[in-house]
Amino acid sequence: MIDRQAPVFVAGHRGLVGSAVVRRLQVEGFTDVQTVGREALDLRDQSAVDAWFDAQRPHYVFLVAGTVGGIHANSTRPAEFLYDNLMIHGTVVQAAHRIGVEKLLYLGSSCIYPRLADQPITEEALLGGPLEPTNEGYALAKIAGIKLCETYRRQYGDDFISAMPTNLYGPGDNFDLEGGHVLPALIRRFHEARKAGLTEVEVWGTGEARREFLHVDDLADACLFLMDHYSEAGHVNVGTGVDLTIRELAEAVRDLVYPGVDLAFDISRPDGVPRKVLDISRLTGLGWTASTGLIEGLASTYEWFTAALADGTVRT
Ligand code: GFB
Repeated sequence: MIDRQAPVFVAGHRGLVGSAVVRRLQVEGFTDVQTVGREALDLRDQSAVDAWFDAQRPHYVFLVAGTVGGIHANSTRPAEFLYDNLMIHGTVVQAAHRIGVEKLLYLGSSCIYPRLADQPITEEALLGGPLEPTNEGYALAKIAGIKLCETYRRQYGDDFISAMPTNLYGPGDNFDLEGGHVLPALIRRFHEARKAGLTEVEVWGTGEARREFLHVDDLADACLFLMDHYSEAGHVNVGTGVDLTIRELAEAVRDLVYPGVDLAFDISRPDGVPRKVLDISRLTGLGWTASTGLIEGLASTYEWFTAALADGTVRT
């Protein structure tokens, strides 16, 4: 187990994942959780990151910062997704190595795997084929992050580990209709359609693509579990092992937010990867499983969204 009294740096604490990790650490009784906003520290800047690590001396690091977005943001801003993430991963891993951080967890993404990987996707599928073009830049940066952790472990003996989550959702998500991911976008679109009394709601793509969704509080729990119990070179998939079609997801959001309204599929929008469901046997073998079902997680996320809309804190 990692020391609950030692300083822990959560890089990216304002994001969906980082805010969930901070909540989890607080519940777990960590007494010294370090965070810094991007206005005070540009994580792409090695000398600034080095200076910050020299001053703060964290013992543990959760590297969950990055430029993120849904299929549209990824495919229209590939240079930003590649550059920002490559730099952030490089600066933080190097700074953590330089000051002798005891353990670092790096968070990747299931888009690292080949577009047509066998399903469910095992960790060994990495680099076995071409990537999905809509998120190639992001995926390449994420693969580089895994390799940074592996090589720093091999060359220097650093205890740096990697977790690969499936598609995430939950409180604190980005509900931007163009830039965000499917689940928050659908929640917002159905919500606005109900308020406007629309008779149909737009869903991108054919609806046939399949995705797996993990509640971000489960991910945060898995990250702490891995920090406490895992110290190996290989990355670990984090998911539920259960997927559904985008049509089924849209129907579930409709039933929750605006029952009975029609769905209108916009096939001019890309589907992206046809199917993406993770093989989670490595993680379940270690003793961890997710606890939030999708319907339950959707309901609590919708509740969070309406409360955040009311108090003006939702990211749209
Ligand atoms: O969530 P999403 O953007 O992520 O899209 P990806 C998932 C699927 O939902 C795609 C469809 O088939 C979309 O066409 N979809 C339907 C929508 N309606 C919507 C909508 O209103 N908004 C969005 N965004 N999608 C991302 C990657 O891929 O997943 C990232 O681009 C990252 O690199 C992330 O890995 C986890 O699963 O397609």
